[in-house]
Amino acid sequence: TTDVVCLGESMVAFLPSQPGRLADVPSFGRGVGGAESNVACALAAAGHRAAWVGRVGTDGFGDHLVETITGYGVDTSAVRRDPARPTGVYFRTAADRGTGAHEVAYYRAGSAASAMSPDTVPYDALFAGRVLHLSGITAALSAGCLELLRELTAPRPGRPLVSFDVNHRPRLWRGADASVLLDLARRCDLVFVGEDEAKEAWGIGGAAAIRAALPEPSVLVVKRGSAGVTVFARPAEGPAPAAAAAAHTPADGPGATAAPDVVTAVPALRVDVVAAVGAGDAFAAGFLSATLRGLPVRDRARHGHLMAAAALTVPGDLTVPPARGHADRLAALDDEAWE
Ligand code: KDG
Repeated sequence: TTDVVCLGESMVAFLPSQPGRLADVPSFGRGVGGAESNVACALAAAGHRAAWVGRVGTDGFGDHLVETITGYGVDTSAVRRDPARPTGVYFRTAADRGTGAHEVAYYRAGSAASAMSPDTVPYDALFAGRVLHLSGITAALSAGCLELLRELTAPRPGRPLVSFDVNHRPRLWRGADASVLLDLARRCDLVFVGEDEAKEAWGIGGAAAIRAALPEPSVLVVKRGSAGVTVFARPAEGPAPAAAAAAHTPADGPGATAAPDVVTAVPALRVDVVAAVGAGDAFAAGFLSATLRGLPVRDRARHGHLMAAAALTVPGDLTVPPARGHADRLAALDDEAWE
């Protein structure tokens, strides 16, 4: 069986040959972007059976995405090709040395992926894994895509563990109300959210306030940038997780009274950041990988940080994660080495 199925839009990513404003960049190199397929690629590279479900055009860019993602060892057999719509692409600039900010130009409105909906995706493939990984990017793509996320996060008997990275992309929401991302997150079992994006999207500040607004997921990971993460986990998901993914407790739905959490703060590694894009995906992949292996919460977060560090130190969105044995040795170092 598949370990993790990831659903979302992938795009050809055009990365700048030189730093500077988008207006000045003379040429771009081709890479692969797409938060959810990034997660699938990192998981496959880390030795898990990962699948990506998406929709691309019948154009050469669609071929490139499917071939590259397959090359990472990801099962792409459920990807649909749309002869009527193009594959999405995007361009970005390098991070500004001072602020870390970069420009993004998306060309994805009306893309093949935006035509995903409850009627156009293969359900059997989506529910075939131990984990279904989704992100809030999909919610912003079209009404059909939002409807699809609503359906996939609805309670249903025997559903896989549903993992959700909030991934608020202000450029896609353009000021529209992103509170739907909170509603969706509350229906999932494992949620990743940045402290900054919770503030931006929902006006909620601080890890404890985020947990108060999002009590249902059995595991909530609040990412605090270079300060690390705070993980809120129900006791069953806490220090002794047994086979966490296999024997998870499904989210109990809005209004559920959550048992007291085990709260674990795990500092991040200090790295020289080359490009932050893709780091959140790598973190999710590391956390999911360790969850699938039944590792304790602290180690799940450490594996997340290790994969994120690998992604932070390359210019592209995707990178090969550290080998499992190596990552295990680093994750097992004592707290002092991690502070
Ligand atoms: O998380 C990285 C993604 O942002 C990038 O790969 C492109 O999926 C993408 C998006 O929609 O921004």
